[in-house]
Amino acid sequence: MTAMSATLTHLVDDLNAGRLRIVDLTQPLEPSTPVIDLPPIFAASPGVTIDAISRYDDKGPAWYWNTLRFGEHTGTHFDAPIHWITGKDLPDNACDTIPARRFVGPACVIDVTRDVDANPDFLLTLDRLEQWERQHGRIQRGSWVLLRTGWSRRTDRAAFLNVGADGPHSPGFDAAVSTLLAKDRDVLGVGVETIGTDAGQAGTFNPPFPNHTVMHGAGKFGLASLCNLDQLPPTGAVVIAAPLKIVNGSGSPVRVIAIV
Ligand code: 23J
Ligand code: MN
Repeated sequence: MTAMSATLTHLVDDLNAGRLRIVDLTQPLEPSTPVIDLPPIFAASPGVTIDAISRYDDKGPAWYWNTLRFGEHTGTHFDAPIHWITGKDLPDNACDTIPARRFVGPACVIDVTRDVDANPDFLLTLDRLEQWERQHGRIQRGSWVLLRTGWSRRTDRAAFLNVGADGPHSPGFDAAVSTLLAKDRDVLGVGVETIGTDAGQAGTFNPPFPNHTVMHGAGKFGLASLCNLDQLPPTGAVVIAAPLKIVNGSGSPVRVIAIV
């Protein structure tokens, strides 16, 4: 038998002893899972349907299994660079070609829950990001940057989508923050508790959906509909978010876990 590296031996020992924990950052995937509500001029993503192929019955006496139907961007999911027009010609930009190494990185958790409680349209600005870095250190290359907003406390579908007469209202990133994170900090991507990595009103911004535009144009990823970010420290956790290996896939539901 090949000897396990000291690092992996410690990882297993620490998990077994409870010195390290796994935190599940994933929402349940079920027919009630909300999907993004785009303006009706655009094609809509379907909801989730789950149909039994057989369930220990005449269609399969000893086995249970389901057929799944949903859009790639449903529930807790991964956005690949090919999802956006700005990332369409980049190398290794789809679910099947992104090197698996890039699914794993240290987490930087930026807590703006109080700001979002006061203003659901809150955008993370450069000021706030610099303040976070003064307190916790510079965001290192290859990090997942997770925006903790408390939005996952909105378990009611209407409150989660928060759609008004003028469209959805939910927090996100100022374009300058997305640019700094993508180009200067060279992060893996950003993760959010909301339905998408752009603010609810971002369709009205210039450019529209600036976080998608900037991140995916720089080959970076997105994670949407995360939960349990309140169980992570500001730094020190490692996040693993590996999408399904869909050929040419623009994204995929994903089980996101953190080692804390
Ligand atoms: C399509 C168009 C706009 C947006 C999105 C998808 C997402 O948020 C997504 O799931 O990537 S904002
Ligand atoms: Mn998406």
